Amino acid sequence: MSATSNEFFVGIKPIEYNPQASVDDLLVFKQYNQDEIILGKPMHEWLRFAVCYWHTFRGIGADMFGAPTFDRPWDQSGNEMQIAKDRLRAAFEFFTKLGVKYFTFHDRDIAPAGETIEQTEKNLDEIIQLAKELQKQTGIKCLWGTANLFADPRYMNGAATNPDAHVFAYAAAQVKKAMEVTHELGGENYVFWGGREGYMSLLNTDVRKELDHLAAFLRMAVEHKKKIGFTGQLLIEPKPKEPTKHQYDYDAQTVMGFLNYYGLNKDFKLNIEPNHTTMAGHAYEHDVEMCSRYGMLGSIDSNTGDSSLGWDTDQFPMNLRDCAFVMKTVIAQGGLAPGGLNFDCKVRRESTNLQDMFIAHIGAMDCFALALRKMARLFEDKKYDILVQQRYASYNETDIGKKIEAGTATFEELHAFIKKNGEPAKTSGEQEKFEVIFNRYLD
Ligand code: XLS
Ligand code: NI
Ligand code: NI
Repeated sequence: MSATSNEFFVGIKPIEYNPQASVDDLLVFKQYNQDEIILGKPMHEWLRFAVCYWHTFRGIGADMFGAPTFDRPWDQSGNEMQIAKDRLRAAFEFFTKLGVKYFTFHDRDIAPAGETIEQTEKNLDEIIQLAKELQKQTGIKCLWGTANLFADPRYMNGAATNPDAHVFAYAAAQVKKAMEVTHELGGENYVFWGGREGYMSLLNTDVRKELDHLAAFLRMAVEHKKKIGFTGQLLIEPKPKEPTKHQYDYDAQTVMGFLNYYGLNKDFKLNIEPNHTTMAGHAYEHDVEMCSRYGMLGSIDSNTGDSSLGWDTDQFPMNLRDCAFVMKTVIAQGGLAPGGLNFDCKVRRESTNLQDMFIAHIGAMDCFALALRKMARLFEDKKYDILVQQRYASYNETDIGKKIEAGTATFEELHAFIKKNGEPAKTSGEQEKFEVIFNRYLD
């Protein structure tokens, strides 16, 4: 903090749009022009960016082998609650200067835990009051809140899937409060990420019991949501592993199957993090597309991994091709609201300048804005959709195809059809043609 003001990011002015800026002018948007209308809506409505509190304001640059490398000006006062308040002020200065309209948080990022649940909740309430004031002053909104059910040792064997009902109850008490404070901040969604809802060994685990318990837990959350009048969307964030060997919310299709089985599919949507999708062995865009096609894509933790590493590196998405794939799906479903693009990303441990926090977010926002522009062209042209539709034309244009889609065809009928019509034609899948055309839209 400078001696004369309450400013933490001294010397950094609000980031502006300037498409003419030179390549080395990094504190400027070259693509993200928040009010520019694209396909009938301002860019900020298509993109709904959020800064995440945990990485960006609680990240300290430590890894499994090394000590913290970051030296943040808001972490200096020595008193835990004072630090939490300074940090919150720094965060709102950051959101405002960057020009994002949303933030996301865990209960434990924003306020320190106390010795007892009463003290923990008191700390949280005090910080939430300050957050409310800062929201009022700045107009910044809360995209979603969540509870940290993975860091405290009490959750080492899981939270809602813990073999001990006492731990299950603790997790419920924590989520109850986290939902209430998210509601108080006007949160538009509430996220469940089950970092320890999984197993380390099948030998000591009753998987069916644990999944039944997880469903019971989520049902209670739905009930509590109604009880407190919270109208935000509940979201589940899939991840295949890490920290557990196997996480039950493995990927989008697994989560949708689980929700359907337990009758929870009307109450939840998914928050997809592409770095988790790639850890599950899928293409970057796979889960985003999978759940969107079932009307279940609620929000995106827009980050990326590193293909040569394979764990959750939570990097800023800087790859135009990846962002374009995501925006292609987001445009096709008409937007993400009330969800958004949350930067669940951290600057590298070696990126120790305060400026790096801005550069990282600006770069990712510009990448998504450029992807939006490119994919808006692809969407408007319709050529791509027509090419895909043509591959399935037999289902619209032939009697047999129409009957299959209507669910009225039988095996006998199809058998008779083949006897009469013989071998189908060998039709090219034309993958390379689709790839070339996609690349031309990225030009
Ligand atoms: C971890 C998750 C986590 C959730 C919120 O891998 O991405 O950060 O988004 O608990
Ligand atoms: Ni995430
Ligand atoms: Ni993650």
